[in-house]
Order: sequence, then structure tokens, then C-alpha cells
Amino acid sequence: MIHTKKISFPDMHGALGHLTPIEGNVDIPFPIRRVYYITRVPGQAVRGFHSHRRLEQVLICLHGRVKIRVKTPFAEQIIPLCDPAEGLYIGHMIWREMFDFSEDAVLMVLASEHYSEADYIRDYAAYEKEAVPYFQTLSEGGA
Ligand code: T46
Repeated sequence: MIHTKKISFPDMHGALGHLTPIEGNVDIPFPIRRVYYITRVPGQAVRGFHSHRRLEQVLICLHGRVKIRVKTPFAEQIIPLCDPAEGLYIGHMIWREMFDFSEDAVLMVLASEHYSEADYIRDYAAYEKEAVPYFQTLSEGGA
């Protein structure tokens, strides 16, 4: 889907276990300005329900399992994450919801910007109003 992609990270493994190195601007397409992680999410909880105008992120499920719904006014996809050597890149103006967290899930997020509440669009109607012309202009430009 537009502005989303799975990224595979190196997995250095052997008799002593696994090591996954991740470098900003190398393994992910931006310099990392912020890291946060989501843990101990109750089974039925659904998080997210927002989009970002400028922020780009890579979501990595370090432990356990979680599903990510990514959505625009024109398309929708559900992407399961359970491999610590794999990330989900989410770019500009993608609506996201995170659900089906396993009890032991640890979802780490690498972000391109410091936290800014002003960058969030948390109301779906407001999101559609901005996202429809945004994606229409992109597709007219051949993106
Ligand atoms: C996203 C998904 C994947 C901060 O103070 N600093 C931070 O860096 C973040 C990320 C959040 N917060 C505060 C804002 C709220 O008061 O922590 C509280 C919970 O945040 P929120 O409800 O936005 O959490 P999620 O899980 O719905 O969304 C988060 C990110 O906010 C968002 O950017 O893409 O994870």
C-alpha cells in the first residue's frame, strides 16, 4: 500500500542467539529522532486511530504478536507483525490502528521526529478531508 512497506533487518544469529542491528538512514529511510515502545496492552484494546502529517515511523514487534491496520480513504490493509527482524514503515498521512496484541507483545517504534501533538490527526472525518486531496494529488503526479 502507498507510503507503507515491510523492511527486513539483518539477523545475526548463531549458537549464542540473535542480534539485529538497525541504523538510521541505512536500514530505515530516515534519521531516528525518537524511540518509544508499547507493552502490556490488554487483549481487546485497540490503539492508534490517527494519522500523522509529517511523521514517518517504523514499527517493530520485538516480542509477541500484534496486527496493524493501515488505511487511506482509498485502500486498507492489515499487517501482522511478530518478527523482531522485520519492521513496518508507515509514512505520511496513513491512518493506523494497532490491535490483537498478544499478552507478551512489545511493539517498538522508531520515529523521524520528536513528539508533537500538532502533527496528529485524531478525528477520522478531519483525516478524510485532508487525505482525499493529498492522495488524489499524489496519484495525479504518478506516485
Ligand atoms: C503511532 C502509534 C504507532 C508522548 O507523550 N510522547 C510520545 O512520544 C508518544 C508516542 C506519546 N505520548 C503521549 C501522548 C498520549 O498522551 O502518550 C499518550 C499515549 O499516546 P497515543 O494515545 O497517541 O498512543 P497510540 O498507541 O495510540 O499511538 C502511538 C503513537 O502516539 C503514534 O504516533 O503512530 O503509536
